[in-house]
Amino acid sequence: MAAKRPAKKSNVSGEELTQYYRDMLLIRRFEEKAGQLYGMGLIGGFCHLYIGQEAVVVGLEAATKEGDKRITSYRDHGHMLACGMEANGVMAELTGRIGGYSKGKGGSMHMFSKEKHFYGGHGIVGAQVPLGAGLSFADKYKGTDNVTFTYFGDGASNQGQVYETFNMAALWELPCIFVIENNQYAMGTAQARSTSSQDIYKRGEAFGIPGEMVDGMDVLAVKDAGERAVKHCRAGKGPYILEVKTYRYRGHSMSDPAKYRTREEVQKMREERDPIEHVRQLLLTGKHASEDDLKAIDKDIKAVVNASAEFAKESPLPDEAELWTDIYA
Ligand SMILES: Cc1ncc(C[n+]2csc(CCOP(=O)(O)OP(=O)(O)O)c2C)c(N)n1
Ligand SMILES: [Mg+2]
Repeated sequence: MAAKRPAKKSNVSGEELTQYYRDMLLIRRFEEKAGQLYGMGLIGGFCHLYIGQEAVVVGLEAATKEGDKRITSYRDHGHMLACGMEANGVMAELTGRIGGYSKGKGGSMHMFSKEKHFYGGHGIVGAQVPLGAGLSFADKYKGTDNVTFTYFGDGASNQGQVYETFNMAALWELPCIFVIENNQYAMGTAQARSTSSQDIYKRGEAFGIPGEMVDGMDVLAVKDAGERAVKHCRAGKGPYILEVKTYRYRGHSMSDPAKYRTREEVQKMREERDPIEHVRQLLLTGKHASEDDLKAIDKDIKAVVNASAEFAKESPLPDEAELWTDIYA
């Protein structure tokens, strides 16, 4: 499948491009495997796949440094893999096993890693937005120059708590990057049907928060925008908004009748705008990699993903006594 978009020249090295390719491909293959395990009944409950949106997290992670934090919604597997969490621990959590990041008690939407500064995984739409501002408040209070990436969707951007958070974040000049992953649908509702203004990045204007729209199918454009946002926040200038235009290829969750868009629409995006194919073309035309090199990468990644599925299947279910651990009451 050839990308119809012409490959743009970029200043990034072949090594960096190869890394982005690997990172995006890991997410895609992991999600494909998760979809299969779901179909086999090994994953229960809800499962929201990230396929199509890979360039968003991979581009933004390329702009981070140690100590930066991230928090997101239920569509979270890609964020975890992109910040360096282990595929084994994520897959085992999806299957509800003891080897998972939440010992099999959180599932797809509720995983955390203090070590990687990943603060979930939140099932309530928009709930992570004030929490993200809280994380960035902690950094400001402690006097670090770390920032927090607070991810949410186009649908979540219509929630009241988002604007309460914008107000406080601007008032206290918090180092919070609000990343609106605009995949054009909230469950089954197209953005045009739910959202009064299509330019969500402008919604910080009333609070004095700068915002920009970013091509979320181009990992290099995302990385550049991420670097601008990070620079602003680390300099103590307060929050920043990135509206990243992206697209999800699969259903909202694994149970989605998909009546709200045509197959042709999805097919067109896959063929013309695929973020992984875009980097593949950059690697090949820039002579940074051969077809054989890319095949070898694909093979490595499939091995990591298959191993994570084996790990997940072999890891035991949590003991019943675990019902009484990790709770407040
Ligand atoms: C407070 C709340 N209302 C409704 C839901 C049901 N719900 C889950 S996801 C979703 C749509 C959110 O869309 P968007 O923010 O665009 O994120 P996306 O799923 O596209 O990543 C809704 C309405 C929920 N989980 N929480
Ligand atoms: Mg959406």
